[in-house]
Amino acid sequence: MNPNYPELLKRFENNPILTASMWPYPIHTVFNPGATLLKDGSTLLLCRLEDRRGLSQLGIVRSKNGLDDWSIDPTPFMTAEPEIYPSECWGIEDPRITYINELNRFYIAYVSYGEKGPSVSLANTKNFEDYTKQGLALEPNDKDAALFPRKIQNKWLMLHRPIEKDSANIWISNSEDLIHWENRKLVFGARNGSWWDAEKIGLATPPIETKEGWLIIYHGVKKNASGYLYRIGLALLDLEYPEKCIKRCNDWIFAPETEYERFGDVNNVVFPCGITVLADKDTVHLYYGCADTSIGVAIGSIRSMLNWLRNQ
Ligand code: BMA
Repeated sequence: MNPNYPELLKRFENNPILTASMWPYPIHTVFNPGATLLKDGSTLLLCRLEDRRGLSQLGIVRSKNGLDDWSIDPTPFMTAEPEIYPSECWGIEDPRITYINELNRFYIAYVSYGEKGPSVSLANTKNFEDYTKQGLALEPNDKDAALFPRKIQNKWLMLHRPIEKDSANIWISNSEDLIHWENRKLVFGARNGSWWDAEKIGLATPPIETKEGWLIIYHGVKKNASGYLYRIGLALLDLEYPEKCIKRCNDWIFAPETEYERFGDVNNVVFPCGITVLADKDTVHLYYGCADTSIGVAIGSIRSMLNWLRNQ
């Protein structure tokens, strides 16, 4: 860490918290988990599990404090079902979980990977005992999606990242029934040239509601001579018109630094898909994939992130 920059997200001392060797059945890697708090205050992660075919499915782990003593479910929670959903024929990946109070259900936006490319699919569950898949929500090529936790202007909203004409930017779509998504609008885009987020960007975790706006954690990718670098930045969207980006960071706030983030199946990647906000309504646990190989957690504060963003 460079002491001249504030440490907005502090790595947990026992990172990586989850690795493939801990699993009760054979998996190759575990990464990019969605996260949520359950009613009893415990943490549930929905992890991407890649096997030796190269295909991914999703499995649950739980912990009382969201940091250690993880219990790993003996079988995967959600698997690809290509016979019913051909868009899942190469697996399901990178889930983002949003609890929707009005419906008393958790909604999972995940990447379904099929012959036409990656697309966004939705599933919902009451208690993570079983689930209902809703199928394709957004056609390929689209990913990095999450729902907002409530209706805004009477519509459900989803942030997502289509790739078109080689550009990869963050968009928002709305829906009346959580099935049909329309009225797509650009929220903010990848920058140009040598910026840290010039190659492509995508939503990292579901939006967090604050008094100042929706706090957005996103990943930005830079391409250089040794490949791609995945880093993390912040933005703020208007509370009532979230298609309006009211603030965006210049500097990234979190980047591959430790050995487990620098080296793995894909070097130099930190890729968060899940965040939990603790009972003090300020402390957050950010769960991220490390080099597409293991899972780490970093601890931060919403207030500090907003203060920092204000001064950018
Ligand atoms: C992105 C996604 C992530 C992955 C990252 C780095 O495009 O596919 O699942 O972690 O690349 O490889």
